Parts: sequence; structure tokens; C-alpha cells
Amino acid sequence: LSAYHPLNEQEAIEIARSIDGLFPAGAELSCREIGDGNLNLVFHISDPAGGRSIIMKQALPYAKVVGESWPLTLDRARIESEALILEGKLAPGLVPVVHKYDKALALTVMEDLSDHVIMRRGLMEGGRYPLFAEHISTFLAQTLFHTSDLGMNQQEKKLLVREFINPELCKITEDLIFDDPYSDSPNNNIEAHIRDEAEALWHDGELHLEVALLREKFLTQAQALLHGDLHTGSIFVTPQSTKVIDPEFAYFGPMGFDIGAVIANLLLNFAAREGLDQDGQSRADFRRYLLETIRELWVKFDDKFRALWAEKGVDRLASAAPGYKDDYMQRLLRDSIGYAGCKMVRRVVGLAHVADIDRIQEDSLRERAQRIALAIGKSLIKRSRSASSIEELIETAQQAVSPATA
Ligand code: SR1
Ligand code: MG
Repeated sequence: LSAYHPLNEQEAIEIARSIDGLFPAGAELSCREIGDGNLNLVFHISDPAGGRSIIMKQALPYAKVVGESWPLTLDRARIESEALILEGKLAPGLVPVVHKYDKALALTVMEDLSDHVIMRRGLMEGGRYPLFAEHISTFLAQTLFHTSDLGMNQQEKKLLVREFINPELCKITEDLIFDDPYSDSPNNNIEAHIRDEAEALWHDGELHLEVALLREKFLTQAQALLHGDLHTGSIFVTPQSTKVIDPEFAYFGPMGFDIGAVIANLLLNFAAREGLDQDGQSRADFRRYLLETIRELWVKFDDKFRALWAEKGVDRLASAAPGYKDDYMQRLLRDSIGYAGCKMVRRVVGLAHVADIDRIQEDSLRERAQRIALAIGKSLIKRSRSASSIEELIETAQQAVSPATA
């Protein structure tokens, strides 16, 4: 079993049995492959009699969403397990516990979170998560501050950067988010009814300048260890709990990319309410809830990050220079807004979409949701060097659905 090959369910059970302390000897185990993401196999293995279960995630040597023609490094399994372990130390309780990592099989065995739901699905079904902003702002502040030059030894940081060099996964982001949507790329996935919008993206020079600047930062700024793919399909939730999963895209990049990812996916759901809600009142209520969550997320993040800086900052000049902290936080807000915009645009016209919008059955409603998402996304990108408060982002979203149900 030890040489790399994609596992079947029976083999996954045998491996689970061989790991000390997971299941009692002789337990009757059952296994299902439940992976519905773009890249990996995911096995759910349980002992129904004993009530214990685990998740076993195996990287495939290619991108599952495209097929074997798109080879992909297995090293992403190492990056994912090491990132989860580090995030678990910095933000305890906000990521699954890692039981084991097997390099040869590119396999991570971790805590089962089946008592949670994937946040994207939860939101699509109208679920509300009152502690989410509190939890995710803690996750973001703790992981980003403590892996930046503000919060960790700057020599050790450089060595950590080396451990998280992730060129193949970064290349996916560089292409799918920061290039393809802005040209007639064969990777794009554009519905005929929004072809006009897609073509407008290809010819919008003002937009291209802002995307090129954000792309440059993604390519060059090793600001902190990012999760790298923090969309609502990478977050498990209940009303009381939040768990961030899937950091296989982790690398040292600009902090705003992670913050923007969360915001973008809340706004994609905001756009999708067009088809997800039955009546105007519930649509307006849910949209208010989403915008309030984004506001709370940023305000709490800003508070927590500044508090960590005041208490634990390691860079003398950055802590003492008058105005530096405010300037830093403003740049972070602008980056977050710009990256949120890029992440919205790519989910409408790029290769990988989001279920929030794609699962809307009625074409006219899906089209409206897509146009709203693009309008918000483009506007956010164009504000990525000028925005001065999170309220601007909220107003942008409200305007995109006005005079409908903001
Ligand atoms: C080829 S992978 C497509 C997308 O899925 C992942 O979740 C990332 O967002 C990536 O861009
Ligand atoms: Mg993923």
C-alpha cells in the first residue's frame, strides 16, 4: 500500500486500521469517498458501533476538475498538513486536528467535521452563523499577524517562507484569478447570456491596470503565510463553531488575499440571493445579514490585528513610527477589497464557478446574479487603491442590487 497510487475505499479502511489509536482493533469500519472539490479524493471512514469517524484526504497527481491532462504536485499534501498544524497552534479550535500525514501516499488523516456543514451549502440554504465573523476574524488576525514580519522573528520567517514555496498551486491562482478572466482564454467558462460582460472585461484597460497591480503583489509580496484558497467551500460551520480546512494553496503572500477571499464568497452569495430566496423580503433580510457579517468581520479583524501588534509586535520601527500602523491597515483594507473583487469576477467567467450561482435553475435569475456579482467585483477592483473604509464596499454591494432588494 505504501507506493503512491489513488486509494480505493477498501484500501483507505486498511490504512485507517493501521494507525494507532484511531479505531479499536477489530472495529467494523465503513468508508465513503465524499470529495466534491476540484482537486482531491476525500474518504469518510467511520466505526458506526463505536461512534468514531475520521477524514482521510489524498492528493491526486492532477487537477480532478480538469483531468489527467493537468498534472499537479503531490507536495501540496505536505503543505496542507503543515499549514493545518501551524494554523492549529496559532488559532486553536479553528482548524481540524491532524492525526497523521503520509508523504508517500500524499495523505492527510484528520478530524471528521460531519457535525458541521460546508459554509457555502449552509448559506445557500439560508443558514445564519452568528459567531462566524468573530471566529474567522480571530483566524485571520492570528495566522496573518504571527507569520508576518510584524509578529515573528524575521530570520525564522525567511526560513518558513522556504517551507511554503508552492509554485504550482500559485500558478493556478495567477492564471485562473489574475489572467484568464481578462482575455479570451480557453480556460474560461462563460455562459452565452453574459458573453457581453465577459468581452467587456477583456477590453477594460482601467480594470486591467488594477488587476495587474494586485497580481504583482500576489507574485512578489511575502507578507504572511496565507491559507491561499479561503472561500466558503473551505470553511465548515455550525451556529457555534467554525473550522477552516483545505490550505493546500498556502504560501507567503499578501494578507488581503485571504481576507478578500472570505468577503468575496459572502458577496457571491449576496448576488446569488437573486435566485436563492423566494420573496423580496427574505432576500433583503439575508442580504442585510451578509453585509453585516462582512462589516463585523473587518471591524473585528482590524481590532484584533492592532491589539496583537500592540502587545506582541517585534519590529521596533513599524511599531513606533507615527502613522505607520494606520497606513498599514489602510493598505490591508484596500488589498482586501481589490482581491475580493478579483475573486468575484473569476467565479463568474473563469474556469471554476461557485454553486451559489451555478445551481440557480432559472436562466434569467442566474443571469441576474452573475451580472450583480460582476458589477460588484469590477467596482471593488477599481477601488483597490482608493477605498478608505469597509462602508465603501458595503455601499458598492447595495448599489449593485438597487433599486431591487438591497
Ligand atoms: C484547478 S483548481 C480550481 C480552483 O479550485 C480551488 O478551490 C481554487 O480556488 C482553484 O482556483
Ligand atoms: Mg480546496
